[in-house]
Amino acid sequence: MKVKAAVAHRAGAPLSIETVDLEGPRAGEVLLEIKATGVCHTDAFTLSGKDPEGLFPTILGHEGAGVVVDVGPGVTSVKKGDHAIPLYTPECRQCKFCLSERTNLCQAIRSTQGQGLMPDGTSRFSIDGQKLFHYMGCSTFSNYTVLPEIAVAKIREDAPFDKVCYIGCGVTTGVGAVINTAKVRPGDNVVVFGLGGIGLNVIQGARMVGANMIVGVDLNPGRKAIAERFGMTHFVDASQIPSAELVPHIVNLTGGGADFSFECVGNVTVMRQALECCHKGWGTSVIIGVAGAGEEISTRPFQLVTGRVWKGSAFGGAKGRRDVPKIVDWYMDKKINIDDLITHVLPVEKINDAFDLMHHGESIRTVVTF
Ligand code: NAD
Ligand code: AHE
Ligand code: ZN
Repeated sequence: MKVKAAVAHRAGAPLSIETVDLEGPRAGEVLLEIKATGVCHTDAFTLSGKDPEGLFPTILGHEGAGVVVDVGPGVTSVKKGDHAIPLYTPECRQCKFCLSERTNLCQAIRSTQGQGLMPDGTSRFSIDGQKLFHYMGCSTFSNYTVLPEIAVAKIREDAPFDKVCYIGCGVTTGVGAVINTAKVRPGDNVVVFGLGGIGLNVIQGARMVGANMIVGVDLNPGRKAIAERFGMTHFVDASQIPSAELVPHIVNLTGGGADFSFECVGNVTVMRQALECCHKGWGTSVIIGVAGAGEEISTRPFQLVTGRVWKGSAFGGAKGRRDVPKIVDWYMDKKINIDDLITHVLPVEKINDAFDLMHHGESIRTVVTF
């Protein structure tokens, strides 16, 4: 079938809206009509050329929601007409990772997904016979996409696509990192570096679980007001503090350091600050931000010897088919706020504006509709 997609032909180039050929679903696959998709910083990261797994030409996008329009042979968990969210972290429920409660990192299709291909090693997208790569197993910057069944979370039908698409990455990543990865407890002091589409969801997750201090750190003072609305209790304007003084400032502010810190920027210097502002003896820092090819983190081992813990979180530690429908319920029950984080809604024809808004710090999340 012919579909409308924003194609990334090469790193650094603007996306171009084109008519693309999409093959129907094969065995174990689902054809989803994408109604809305968020634009995450990870899409910009891959488009920039810094992603070691970035492949071009491709159709980016991994934060979508839509309707099942067809299923391939053997698909049993969703049917035509179901509403669904694509999962870049699938849930096969059979691999060693899925069978462990310690991780959400299903490995059933990870290698082909990282090669921009469906599990059978081929692509469903092409233009004039030239193959396009899939992206993060989702490619939601297309009005139709094909997904493996294990990468489809069925959701309730009364949930608005242009809001719950954000649960496909940002909301689940931020709230899940607090609940599933860090397991923040009531009364804990939390420090969040980067108050964008992910960090603000960490803040609302920390408020949900009853954290005490919720300190937000950003270079953009324009983030203070919205972060306060989501639960931030103290703001640190990193643009006004010399880099070497930032960690002592936060340790002092929190009375000894954070019980939990979260890096939601993707900057290895910030990752070090986030670790070193943790409380001696027990403070845990969670890396959420994605850093470019060749970048490495460092700290003095003494930081870990003296009890700080460094860990990371992908998709908020959520097992997608199990947890995404629950997070949709939280939104519908008004336990979490998504609406106020979606600052811009654009038709797909203007998708490049979504990247500009992000780079200029003007948006929290832009949702693109088809
Ligand atoms: P964003 O652009 O919306 O927000 C980034 C924020 O960081 C902005 O507010 C910006 O002003 C702030 N910032 C930049 N430099 C800073 C610095 N030196 N100190 C403090 N703040 C700084 O991006 P986002 O969509 O929230 O994504 C954040 C990061 O999380 C990206 O690296 C993205 O790739 C990653 N991410 C990871 C996962 C995961 O599963 N691990 C999921 C989604 C996104
Ligand atoms: N491809 C990159 C890594 C990118 C990355 O870390 N992706 C996160 C999700 S970001 C969503 O916005 C993730 O889930 N990682 C786990 C995984 O298996 O990809 C690289 O460095 O190669
Ligand atoms: Zn994302």
